[in-house]
Amino acid sequence: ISRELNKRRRLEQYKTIDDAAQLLRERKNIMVITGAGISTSLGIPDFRSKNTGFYSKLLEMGFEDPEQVFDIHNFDEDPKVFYTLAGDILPDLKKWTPTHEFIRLLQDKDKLLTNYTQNIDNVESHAGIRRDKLIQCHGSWATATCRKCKYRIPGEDIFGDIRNHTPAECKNCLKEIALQGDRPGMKRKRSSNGNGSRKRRKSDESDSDDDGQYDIPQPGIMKPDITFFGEALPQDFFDRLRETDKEKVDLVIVIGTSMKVAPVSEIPNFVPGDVPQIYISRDPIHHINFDINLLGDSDTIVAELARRAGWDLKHSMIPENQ
Ligand code: CNA
Repeated sequence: ISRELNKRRRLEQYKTIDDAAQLLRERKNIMVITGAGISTSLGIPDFRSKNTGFYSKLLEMGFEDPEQVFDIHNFDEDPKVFYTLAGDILPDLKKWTPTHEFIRLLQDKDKLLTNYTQNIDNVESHAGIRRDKLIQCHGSWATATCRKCKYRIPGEDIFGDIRNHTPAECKNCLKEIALQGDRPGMKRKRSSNGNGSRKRRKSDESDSDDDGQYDIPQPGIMKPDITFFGEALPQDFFDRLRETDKEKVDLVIVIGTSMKVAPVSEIPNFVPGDVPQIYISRDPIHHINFDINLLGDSDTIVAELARRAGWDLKHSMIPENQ
């Protein structure tokens, strides 16, 4: 994306919430970029909010650089750290927020070009946002893959392990290991202390120990298919943005994200400079020039925007009198 960056300029004619409501009514290809802030009202903490954010909790627990928890090399080294902390951001699959409902309303009105979500909670899918309208830029919990044999399973199958803080071992690897043990002529491998307990080791390490004894082969660990630091974003993110959305988009709405993580943070500068852009979030950001900044709770703001646009946004979390 960086090579094609446009200089973002402010469009002076759009400033107020009423301008935003008018844009909603007029525009037909709305790109919505979302982040952890749209799910905090479900009790899923975001990363960077002071005191309540997941990052601040990690810092309290003594991690110097919280991004280390989502670093792929660290996961391979010691998956226990991730499995101990990830339970906090596991979603409740049956609920979604008024903000998700608002994005769904844009879809129902045939105005949603694409929702680029950085969220991994997969709540968008449960809110009814269609697969063809959704790019999960950082993957999601929906599936999990073995780090060793690439065996893939539904993500929910490891939720219990995540809640129990226990790294989930790959059932396919375990089956292979059992088969190897049963094969005639194969040496049954055993741990060096001989008591059958297994020793965690990286998958690319040799199986044999220096003392000539054999270590039990290790199954791979299941990793949710969320994009860790050090991993590439899904290719459909780049394809969709470059090949269709850049030409089609006529309004950008960014909701509940600090826009700190590239390349998603580069999208506002990538779309043509004459496309108006609206920012909805609790905290202001200063590294991107938006035309309209609507600061506060996103559920409240989208409900007010919908009201001013003359739309009927229904959700049990929207107060009756709003
Ligand atoms: P972030 O950096 O934590 O920023 C969140 C932003 O949302 C902050 O600017 C807050 O001010 C704002 N915010 C929080 N609550 C609200 C609210 N109720 N209304 C309006 N604004 C609010 O998170 P980003 O999404 O920018 O960072 C990208 C990371 C976060 C991605 O890689 C995600 O995978 C990751 N993440 C996702 C989830 C999830 O899927 N729900 C949870 C935690 C982290």
